[in-house]
Parts: sequence; structure tokens; C-alpha cells
Amino acid sequence: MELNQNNLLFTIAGTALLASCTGTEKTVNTKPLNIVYIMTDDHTRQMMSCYDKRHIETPNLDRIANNGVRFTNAFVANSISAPSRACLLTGKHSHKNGKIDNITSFDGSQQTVQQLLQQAGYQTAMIGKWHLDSQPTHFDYWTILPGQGHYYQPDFITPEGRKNHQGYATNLITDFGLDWLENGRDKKKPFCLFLHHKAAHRNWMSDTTYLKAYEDKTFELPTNFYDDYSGRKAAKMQEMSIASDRDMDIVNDLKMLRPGVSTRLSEQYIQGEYARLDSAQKTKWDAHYQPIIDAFYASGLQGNELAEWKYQRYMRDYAKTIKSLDENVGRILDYLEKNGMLENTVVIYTSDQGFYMGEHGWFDKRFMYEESFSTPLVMWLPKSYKKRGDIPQLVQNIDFAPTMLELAGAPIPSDIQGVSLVPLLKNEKAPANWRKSLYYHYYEYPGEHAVRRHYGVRTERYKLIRFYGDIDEWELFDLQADPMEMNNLYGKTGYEKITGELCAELKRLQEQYDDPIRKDN
Ligand code: SGN
Ligand code: CA
Repeated sequence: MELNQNNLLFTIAGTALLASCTGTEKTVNTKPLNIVYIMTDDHTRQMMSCYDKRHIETPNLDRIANNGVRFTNAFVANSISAPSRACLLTGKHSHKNGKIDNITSFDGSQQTVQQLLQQAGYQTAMIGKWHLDSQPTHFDYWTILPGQGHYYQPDFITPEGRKNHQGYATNLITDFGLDWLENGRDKKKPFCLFLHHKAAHRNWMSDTTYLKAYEDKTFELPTNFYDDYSGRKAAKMQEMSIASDRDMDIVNDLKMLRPGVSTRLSEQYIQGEYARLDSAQKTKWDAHYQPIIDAFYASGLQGNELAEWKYQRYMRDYAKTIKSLDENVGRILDYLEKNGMLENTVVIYTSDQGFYMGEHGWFDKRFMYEESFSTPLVMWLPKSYKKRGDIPQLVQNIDFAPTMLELAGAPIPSDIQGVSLVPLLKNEKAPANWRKSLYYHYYEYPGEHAVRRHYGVRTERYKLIRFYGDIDEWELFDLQADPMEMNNLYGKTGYEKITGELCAELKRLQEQYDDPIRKDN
């Protein structure tokens, strides 16, 4: 075999992989491992049937979990889009990669996973929602949505400029991914494909194909839908309530467009997503929504009845976008299977964060409470990785970069803060020294939805949060006794010892990760 630099790198990657999978030192050349990383926007575990059977079926996402692993304790470092993406690419917490909120620009000259993968001989591609403001770096191929992008007839930006495409974003992103896999890449090299969907982001626009889906379903109301936020000041001060006219907009979010009805976001809908539908799509759209609009305005719903009606409409629209996602993930899996690639490809499915589906009466994310702090995470594993079923260890999105590097047989730089998940993917005893706590820090305040800045620590059982800025509030939850996080135990008798322990752990994490913020800020 001719040994050019790339071949040499592949051989090293393949050899290292085999050695790490089997625990043997055999030097047999294997095909280097490919990585398909699929990340959706705002998709939450409650709406994925391998995590939660109450609401919808997601057979293709479940197919990933059933052929690999399901992480039951996967979390993000900062529950909002652009910061999550920066954590993914750098393997570092927000204060280290500099992308603390959706507003600042990502410094693309810093070390990234795609750069390190390229150096290891990988082809890299980024397709879909990017949201980092600065131009992508170190991708052999990229085509990205500008900003949040659009569901219908979206523009995509490439190194050659901006181009409009006819169709629905979830289908288009998948089409571009499949096209790159088939025609775009150098098939002699291993690859890492990042496929980043716009769905299921607000305002939850369904593909016209699925408009009728879930219309007969009545979704179960979360038990804490009518949370009064007692003992939790920051939770009371948010602006992400389904019941509130100001927060969940009847026109923009729920599509109840009628001449003469003007709401805070009605123009955003009329000039925005609704205006983007072509005439055939608009005909189907109107035919579907008009009877619902008529019945809604005739009903005169008020109070709790109105809030619950809004919840049902929200759940249905969101579920429709997930139906498209699930089907499109199936297309990717089918392609990999048909082309015999599933035996040397790891498929990772996750979201940029979790989301509220009515818990605490909310939509959106941002809080360190479970629904938005957690994120779905399932992986399809080739046979050489023996672990199957659930992985309960605490993992975080800063772990993706080092995981990809280890999967590629590439070294993990010491300044990366996450840890590789590869030891958990082997069917060996989980490492005894696995992390026992996670650190979180959210910064986007003042900002949309008015969630106050906060940081905190989560252990297997407890969570301690400090909200700061224009408030100074501490919250403590016993997740075992109170999984919905309704009862703030901070300052209550009997919790002094655990509070002290968690404060010390929080301080330790802030020192370990070198977060300049300190308790007395
Ligand atoms: C938009 C949404 C917000 C959402 C942010 C951030 N408003 O501004 O509801 O929290 O994006 O979302 S909208 O009326 O424009 O849809 S993120 O996932 O990109 O962080
Ligand atoms: Ca998001």
C-alpha cells in the first residue's frame, strides 16, 4: 500500500480504534469510522418515544437507540442555540469559547473539532442551522441557513453566496446531506457530517404533507401546567407562558390568522413564514387551518379553557414538525444501510437543548430545570462498539468534540473541557471515576423570554441554582423526591448539610472550568 500522509493517518486511526474497542493490541487495519451527527433545534425528550411514550411515536429515532445506546442523563452547558453549537464545536463551556448568548459572534479562528478532524484526515461537512454569525471554518463543504433560517423556501449560504431553495427545510437539509454523502465527498476519506435541522424551532410550521397528523389526538396536560411558581422568583418572572397572550402568540405561534386580528407577533407571521408559502402550499395550509380558525374565534374561549386549547394546538404543530424530522432521519439511516455504511459509522442524534411542552405552563428553554437542561441523546453504534441499551452517566454537550476525536483516533487537546464518551460505548465496566456532577451557566438576560442569568450544579440527585443580575436567588431541588422541581428547598431546615456540599461542589466546578464568575458576583 502506498503510504501518503492521509493513508498513514487512516491506518493509525483504524488501528487505534480497533485497539480501543477490543482491548487487544492487535494491529489490524480497519476502515476508519465515519460520524454522522444529526442535531435538531429545540427537540425535547418528551417528544421522542424511546424516552417518553405519552405523546408521539418516533420510529426512526427509536431505531437509532434500538441499535445502539440511549443516554438517560444527557445535558447541555447553556440551554440556548448558538452557545450550544459553540460548546459542541469547541468542547468547552461558554465562558471559554466566548459564545455566551445568541447575540455575540463566534470566534471561528479558535480550535474546533472540525479543524482537528480535518487534521486527522477527515472530510468535514456542515449542513443546516449554523447560527454562529461568523463564517464556518474548517469544513470541506458547508451550506448553512442564515440566522434562524426559514421552514419554507429557505435561503442557504455557501462559500459561493446565498441561494434560495424551493421546499421545506427539514427535507432540503436531508437532501443536501444525502447528496454530499453520495456525490460531494471524497469517498476515499473518512468523514464527519454535521446535519443541523431548523425544526422543531418556533413557530412550529408543519410540512404540508403532515398537516393532518395528530389533529385527533388530545395530549395529556403536564401535572404542573398550572404552576404558581411559589418559592421560585425567577420562574415567576419569565415570559414563556403558554397561557399568556403576550408570550404565546395566537397568530404567529398558533396560526389563528384572521382579517382584523392584530397581535404582538401577527405581522411577523403575515410577512414572515406565512408569506413564504407558495400558492400550492398556501392552498393546503388555508384549507387545513381555516376551519380551526373559524371554530376558535366562534368559541370565545377564556381562562383555563383557552390556555388548554393553546396547549393542544402547540403540541399538535410541534408534533407535526417532529414527524418530518423522524421521517428524514429515516432517509439518512436507509441510505447508510443500503450502502453498507452502518458498520463503520456512528450516528449521533441529539438536539441543541431540551424544551418545555407545557411543564410549568411553558414553551421555550433557557432554564436549568430538567426539561430544557436535558437533551435527547441516542447513538447508532457499529458492532465493534459493544454497549447497547441505556447509559445513565452524567454527560454534557461539551463531551461531543472529544468523543468525535477519540472515535477518529485523533488526540484530544488538553484544553478541551469535555470528556470523551467512548469508554461508555464499550461494553466494559463504566469508569469508576466518571464525573459526579455537571456545571451549567446561562447568560442571555436581558433578552427574549426574560429568563434571568443563572449558574448551577447538578448531581445525580440534587440541583443547586443561583439566579443573579437584577435578582439574587438560590434554589435547591431534590430531583428524587420532586422530579418536576416545584419545591425549592433552599434555606429550609434540614437541608443545611446538602446545601453546603453543593455550594462546595459548585465552587469546585467553577474553579475546574475556570469560570470567572464567583458566588459573590
Ligand atoms: C427566536 C424565538 C424565541 C427563541 C429564540 C432563541 N422567537 O427569537 O422564542 O427563544 O429564537 O431560540 S420567534 O418569535 O422569533 O420565533 S434558539 O433555539 O435559536 O436559541
Ligand atoms: Ca434551540
